[in-house]
Amino acid sequence: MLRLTSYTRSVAARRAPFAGVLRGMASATSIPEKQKAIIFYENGGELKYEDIPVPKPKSNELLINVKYSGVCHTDLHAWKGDWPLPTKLPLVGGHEGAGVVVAMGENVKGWKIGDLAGIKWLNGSCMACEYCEKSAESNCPHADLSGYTHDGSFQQYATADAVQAARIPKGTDLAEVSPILCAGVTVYKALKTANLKAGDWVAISGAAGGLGSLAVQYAKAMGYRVLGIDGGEEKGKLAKKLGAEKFVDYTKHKDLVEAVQEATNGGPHGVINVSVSEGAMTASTQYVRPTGTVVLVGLPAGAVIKSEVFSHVIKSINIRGSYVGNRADTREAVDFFARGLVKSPIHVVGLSELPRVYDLMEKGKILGRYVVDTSK
Ligand code: 8ID
Ligand code: ZN
Ligand code: ZN
Repeated sequence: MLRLTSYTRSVAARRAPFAGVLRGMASATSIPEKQKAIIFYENGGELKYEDIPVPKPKSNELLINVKYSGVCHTDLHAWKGDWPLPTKLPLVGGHEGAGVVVAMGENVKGWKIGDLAGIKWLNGSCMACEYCEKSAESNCPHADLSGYTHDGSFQQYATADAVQAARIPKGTDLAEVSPILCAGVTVYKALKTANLKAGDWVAISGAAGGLGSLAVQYAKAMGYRVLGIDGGEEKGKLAKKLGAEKFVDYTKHKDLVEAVQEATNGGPHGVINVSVSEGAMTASTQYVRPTGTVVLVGLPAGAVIKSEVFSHVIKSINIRGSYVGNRADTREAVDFFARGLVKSPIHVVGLSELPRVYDLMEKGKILGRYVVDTSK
């Protein structure tokens, strides 16, 4: 049964202790040899719900018993093979995994068995290059990516570099925190990248999707005025419920640029592009306010955007890319959630139902975020 999870789940469900495992030693009684996973052997091929071996953590890694994982549109891109960077094959996708540390390699520092931990898109990075040195670890040329180059969170046990794994406060609802681990971190960082101040207008293009529904809330919590853009009445209702002051339905306006500029009294100071639409991104370069910032986040296959040079110069606009976030962004984004400033509008289904979730996502029928329960 689908449901928009209420925020009143039992304390028992929030806490998922997993005790009795020795450091670096997978105890045979508590950690099984095999586990359930969704795995594919070729891009676009069958998504198989299979029993596969539980991975062994390397010396620098945690083994996390994943309880819940959010389903990001990136997982769909990865399965389809949409991007120029090849995925590992076979692959277990997923990069919004929330769970419990059950084992760890001998070089891990600062973690205990039973801690709550998150699997992020950036599973690990080299920590030695110029980008890692400057806290831009996601831009590391050696980045290892969960659910892309490293088996991710659509399995019951997954490994993560202990340095990059997200720290989740004790007592946190693991289903609800899971979308924060990619969607939340990404939109929070994108909002920082837009360089706005309190009272500025920000347009969230793709406002009712997984990233967008969190972007609306982070933006509001950061003191900005939010215009949501998405398609359809239901999406408008959700964006407004989450805090958008205004909503523009792109399917209903012949002149989107005019509609957005009118709603924001001359154009938004910032735009967070989280739709999977090249056209929507190009339009944002036209409706953004003079001196404003367009932030590119969504990654439609093969997309290229054009910005008309004359107005780009005369309006002195900025176009910036933003790619997940670093460890500090993660800590801060989780903190907004922990303080109740941001809530995850989630639908929880079994892991085995992932193919149906991809189908809904492909058709643009998802409101908020689907989260899979790895026990089903
Ligand atoms: O670090 C990054 N840059 C990063 C991190 C995570 C995800 C980038 N992403 C990328 C994903 O790979 C994907 O391309 O962000 C994109 C959005 O991910 P998502 O939020 O997980 O997707 P979704 O839940 O399907 O939401 C997309 C929303 O866009 C709307 C849809 O209706 C949906 O609500 N949308 C579309 I498609 N076309 C639109 C348009 N023309 C539109 N909204 C406004 N205008
Ligand atoms: Zn993601
Ligand atoms: Zn590096």
